[in-house]
Order: sequence, then C-alpha cells, then structure tokens
Amino acid sequence: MNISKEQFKDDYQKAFTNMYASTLEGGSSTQQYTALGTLLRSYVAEYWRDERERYIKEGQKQVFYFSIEFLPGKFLENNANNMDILDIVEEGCKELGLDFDEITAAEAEPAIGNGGLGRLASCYMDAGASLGYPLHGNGIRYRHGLFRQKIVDGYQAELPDNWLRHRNAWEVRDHKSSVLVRFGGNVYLDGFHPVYEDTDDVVAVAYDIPMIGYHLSTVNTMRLWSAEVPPEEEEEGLASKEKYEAVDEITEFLYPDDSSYEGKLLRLKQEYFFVSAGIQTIMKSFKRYQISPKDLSEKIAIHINDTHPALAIPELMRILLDEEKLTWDQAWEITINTCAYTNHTVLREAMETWRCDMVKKLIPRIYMIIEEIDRRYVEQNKPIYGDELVQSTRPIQDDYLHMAHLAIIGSHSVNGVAGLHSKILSEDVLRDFSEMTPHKFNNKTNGISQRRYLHVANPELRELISECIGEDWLTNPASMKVLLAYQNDQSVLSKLADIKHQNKEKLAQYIKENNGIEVNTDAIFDVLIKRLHAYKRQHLQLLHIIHLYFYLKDNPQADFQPRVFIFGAKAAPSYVFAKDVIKVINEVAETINNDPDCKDKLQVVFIENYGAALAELIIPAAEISEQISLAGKEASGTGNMKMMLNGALTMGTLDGANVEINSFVGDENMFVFGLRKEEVDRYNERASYNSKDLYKSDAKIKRVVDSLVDGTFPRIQIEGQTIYDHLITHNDEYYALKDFHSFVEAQEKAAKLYKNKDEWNKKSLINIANSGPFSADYAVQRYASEIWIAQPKAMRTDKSIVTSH
Ligand code: CR1
Repeated sequence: MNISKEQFKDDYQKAFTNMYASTLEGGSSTQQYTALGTLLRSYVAEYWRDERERYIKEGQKQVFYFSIEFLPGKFLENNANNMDILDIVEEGCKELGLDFDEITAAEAEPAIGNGGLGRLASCYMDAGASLGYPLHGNGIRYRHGLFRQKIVDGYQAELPDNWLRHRNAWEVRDHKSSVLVRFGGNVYLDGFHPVYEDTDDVVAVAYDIPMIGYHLSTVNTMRLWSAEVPPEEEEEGLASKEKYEAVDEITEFLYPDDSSYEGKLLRLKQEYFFVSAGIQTIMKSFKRYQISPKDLSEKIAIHINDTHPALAIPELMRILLDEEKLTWDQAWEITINTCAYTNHTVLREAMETWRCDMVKKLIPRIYMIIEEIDRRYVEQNKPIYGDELVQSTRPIQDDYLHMAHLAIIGSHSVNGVAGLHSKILSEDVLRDFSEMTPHKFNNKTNGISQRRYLHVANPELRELISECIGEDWLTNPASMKVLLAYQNDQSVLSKLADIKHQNKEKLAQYIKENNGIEVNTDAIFDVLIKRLHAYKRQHLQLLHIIHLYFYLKDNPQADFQPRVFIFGAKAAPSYVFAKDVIKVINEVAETINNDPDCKDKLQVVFIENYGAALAELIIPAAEISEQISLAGKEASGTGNMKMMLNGALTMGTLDGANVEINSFVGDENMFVFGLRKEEVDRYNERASYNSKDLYKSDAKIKRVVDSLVDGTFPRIQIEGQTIYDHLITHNDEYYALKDFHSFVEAQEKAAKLYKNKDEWNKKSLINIANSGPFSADYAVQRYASEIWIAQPKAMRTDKSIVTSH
C-alpha cells in the first residue's frame, strides 16, 4: 500500500493518543505495540470489508479451513511486510524515537497450536491470501494457548500462557455473527423433524483476524470462536455459576488434559463447538445470498485438517437434513463433494476415537446421524466389498467412533502430507480405504511461507538473493533455482557465510541473555527444534552428544570440530519419557558446558519455550538441520524445509519430506543416514531386532547408554533410567541404537566437511536454491486446483490500496 512515512508517523501518534489518552513516547512497549497493530489493522479494514463483499457478490468459491490449531506466529512484522510498509514502519518508529525491536518483542505470540499441524495451517492462510484465494480459517480462540515452558532445575515446568492479557490488536469481535451451539438434552424425531428438549446451549462468538496477503493481494479471515453464555439466559437470570464455569471452560485451554472422562468430554465439546459454529455460519451466509444448498459444493469447500474437525461431516448433514429438508441421499452427496480431509500422522495412538456413549450424550442429534451414516455404509458397501473390508472401515466399531473413518467416508479427497507419508497411508495405515476408494487418495506435500521464514526472518539473505537473481523469486519461489549459477562465485559464497555468521551472533546473544551460556559462534550450529517425541528421536542426538563427550575426554588434544548443539522442544505435560529427555539433555549440557576439556568445542544449549516466534530467530542461524525421526514415522516435517531455505544442511533419515529434499539436492548436499522405511518394516515384521544384544555386543553403544545410569551425569537417576529402560528393557522402539553408528558417521562427515568452508557454503547455497518447490504457495495451489477446485481472484496490477487516512 502507498503511504508516506510522515503520514504514518502522524497516524501512529494519533492512534496512540486515541487509545491511551497519552503520548506515544511515554507509552510502554506493549501499548506502543497495541496501538501500532490496531493502526495497521485499520489501514486494511475497508479493503477487508470490500473483499468479503466481493467474494459473495462475485460468487467466487470459498474455502474454509477447519483446524483445531493455528500457529500464526507474531503478526506485526509479517503483516507490515505483506502490506509493503515494513520499511516505513521501522524507520518511522525510529524517527519517533521508538525501539522497533522492543515493540515487536512486546507482541504476545498466539500459541493457539501445538506444532507442525497448526503452523502449517497458518502458512496456508498466508499463502492463500497472498495468491488471492478465498481461503478462510475456522478455529478456536483459546484464552490460554499452549503452556509456557520454563526450565527449572533442568525440568520442564508448564506455566499458563495468557496471550490475551493485553488484548489482541488484530482481532475484531463480531457478536452479530454469533451462533447457538446445542449440547446434551434429549432429541427425538417427530416424523423427520428433530425435537430438542433440555439442551444446554452455548453461544459461539466470532473473533475475526485479517489474513493479509503479500502485496495486499487480498485480505481473508481467520475466524476464531469463543464460548459464551447465551445472552437470553443471562438476561433472564437463568444461568448458574456452574453454567458460567462450564461455558468458560470450552475455550479456555488448547488441548486440556484428556486423561480423565471429563477431560475427554471437554475435548469433544471443543471439537463440536467450533465445527458447529463454523458450519452454521457458512450455511447462514449462503442462505442470505439465496444460494441453493444443492449448489453448495460448487460454492464452498470445507477442509478438515486432521481428524479433530471431522464432526463437520455430520454437522453439515444435520443442517442439510433438518433445516434445508433435503433427502438423505442429496445431503450425503453434497457433504462428500464439499468436504476433504488431510491426515497428518501415522502414529496409531494419535488416531482419534470417542466412546459412543459419550458422543451420544453430548451431541445426541449428531450421534443419530453418525449411526445412520454407519448403518448405510455397511448396508451399501457390504455387497460390493465384502464383510471384512466393511467391518474394518466403518465409523462405529466396538462402541467407539473412529474419527478418521468418518472423515474419509464423508470426504471426496484424502491426502497425506509428503510422498512417503501418502504412500504409507494408502498402502498400510489406510489400506482398506484406499482399496475401496482409490480415487480419493492423493498426496499434497507440505509447504512453508518463504515470506515469514526468509523475507522477514532473514532480511539480509533476502537482499543477497535479490542482488544475485532479481526479485522474481519473491512471488515465484521456484525461480530461486537460478541461484545455482552462483555456486562457485566466491564473493556470493562469502557474503552468504557472513550473513549466517551474523545470524549466529544474534542467536548467541539471545542464548547468552537467556541461558547464561557464551557459545562459540565459529562452531557449527547444530539445531534440533520440534515437539519432543520418542519417534522424533531427540534421544538419539543426546546419545551422539555423549559419544562426543567421551571422545573429548579420551582425546582432549584431538583436533575437534567445535559444535554447539541447540535444542528447542516442548513435551506434552503428561508424556513422561519426553519430559525425562528434557531433563537429561539439560543435565548433560550442564556437565559438558562446565567441563574445561569441552571448552569452546562442545556446547549444548536447551532453549526454553520454543515456539513459532523463537523459530524465526533460530532457523536463520542453523547450519545443520536435524531431521532424525525413525523412517516411516514423521509425516512430513516442515522445520526441515524452513532450515533448508535458510541455508542449513539437512542431517536426516529418509523420512517425511526429507525424501523430497534428498531428491532435490542429492546425497552430496545433505547427510542421509539410518534405516530405510522398508528395513524398519522388515525388522518389525520378523521381530528380529534385539536392542539388548546390540548393546551387549557393542562397546561404544554400551558405554554411552550406561552413562545414563552410572553417575557420569549427576542428577538424572530417575530420568536417565527411563531412557535406559526405553532403549534396553523395552527394546528401543524407535531404533535409536540401531541407527546410532550410521548417525555418528554422518555427523563425522558433516564435521569434516565444515572444515572446508567453500564446500560447505556451496552446499548451503545449493540447498537454498532448491528450496523453492517447498513454498506454501505451490502447496496451496495444488490443494486449490486438485481438491478444492477453487480459483484465485484476478490480480490487480496497481498493487496499492487507498486508505482514508
Ligand atoms: C506431523 O507430525 C507434519 C505436520 C504438518 C504433524 C508433521 O510431520 O509436518 O503435522 N502432525 O503436516 C500432527 O501434528 C497431530 O498431528
């Protein structure tokens, strides 16, 4: 957008005074941030409104992305960048005597997601808006996001994340879009008409956040729902204290503890709550514009991101049957044509199931519909596919509702998120479904936002790339490939190295301030950042570090390539193994960082409270990107793409999207190690892996594993034992010991290569140049053209909006 710096400064001062009745300079950085965010939102407000109206007027097909998680990261810089005013804002703040870094630091990160799933959803929101697709988010406005992690004595402590304390400058509360969501009570059919008795009603209130596309292509909406007591109940004094508490609870926390029945019930309530609110709203708006429900699938697409929103299927059926009075067959056809489902994990324990009695009690009408879906499914498919296939795929089995089954049966498309993952789905985890309906199954490899992870997070690198190849790559990331022409250009390579070094310095500064550790910025920055999970094998890296420690203790004079191991990870609060790994990492770090033999050679840093915001600091500084899951377990990974984009070399198994990275850069530009998926399968099938035998027969492995329990590292008696038991007593489920030597070898190769700076930098550049295909822009285009059948708007050419300011 076009705005002069002077105008911006003027607007900002006025906006601040309007909000706080005081002067900008005297405000706290939180106030300065809030006023700035509010101002930028006001700049796009009219355009946002116009775009919403235009979508409806032009009858363009709308896509609604239903997700229980979004991880938008901080908004300010990304939005300013997409509005093309980041420079103006930054300079303007400076001229006003403000510290822009402090202002951005004051923005609370909306941690309303957990990991890759939520971050992917947000990358797609960004890409959708940037490309001019009408792609909108539908989720939950959790008042508390994922817990804030504090490390206390090496342990993870979980603190509440009150991200809304200072309100969210980007959101708009739209109470007129509120809808009623019904829970509980009795429902019976009077003919075809459901009669509800004694329901427990909740109002879903919409909070809208603008999703601002690059160069302001369009502004879409991420709608987050908040639960409130119905105003009528409030006014008539009917709501009890318990009712208020129960309603509050629905949108209080992301992933409430679901180990108890009540916890599970609350989770299910959340799922139905945001799904019902979203579907009702979509249907309402179409009624307003007199679009026939029969045309629904031509006008909208509903995307079910993982199984949590799968109740969208029976909810849509409910409205089509009960309110639109369509026949079952009509309604079912429309539902299937409208909905599509993405699976994000092959871990069986992550496949959601709900006890039927719970579903029935909580959402009786929906349960009736699910029973009917199930009954008809069996009736219609048994004669065609036989009993066995039908029994294994039906949604209701043994009194449990299988959400993935419901999602697949009620959708026209089912996709995995990387080539290998999609193959595993159709050949293994969901094989029965893909035998019956092969046409539904497809792959959509994940993508990431190069705008957030390069333009904003690493502006120096963005400049360098543009200096070399011009600006086309900003909107056409595949053309980054042109950079390959510079792989032997010493001046470009040395600039690239300088940029990496500066980013390492920045991270080192953060580590110094937060961990009190001075890291050697000439060392390799070896980064492992992701949720903590046994399959992701943070413990394998831990074993590697212990191995290096022993090497240094045995050979203090050896010529050792210095390395800083950086971890960032949250563990689910009830996941004992994961929490114990964190404790052991911290205690091993403590020993190593204080051992003079390791000084400036081997350092270990656990960065507390890793999340979307910290990722933007860590990723540009990464030199080795650790992607070390057991092959076949990581659906895709997206951190792998982000670090590649920033010039890190991948240390990886052939798992998830690492396989695709490998096919782009080749073995010579990454470090591949470990068992292949087929090998893992073979060991599993034959049950022929015995970790204890391996441990007993391999002195190196034994020494490293024993150190977890023999006092080498103090203060880990219990936690070291947990890992030991996992590896030895419970047969090392994720083959860490089996992959140990191959991993160590690959790491040695990396250390050796790092000594040859030119070669390293060249490989780094090759990685950057090949990262274009992982842009979320392409991923969204593939979803749009192959699943949603949605078109982007015709792009304006003037690329400016006029504001009334
Ligand atoms: C997967 O584990 C993938 C993201 C996004 C995660 C990860 O490999 O990159 O989804 N799955 O597709 C997940 O969070 C609940 O499941």
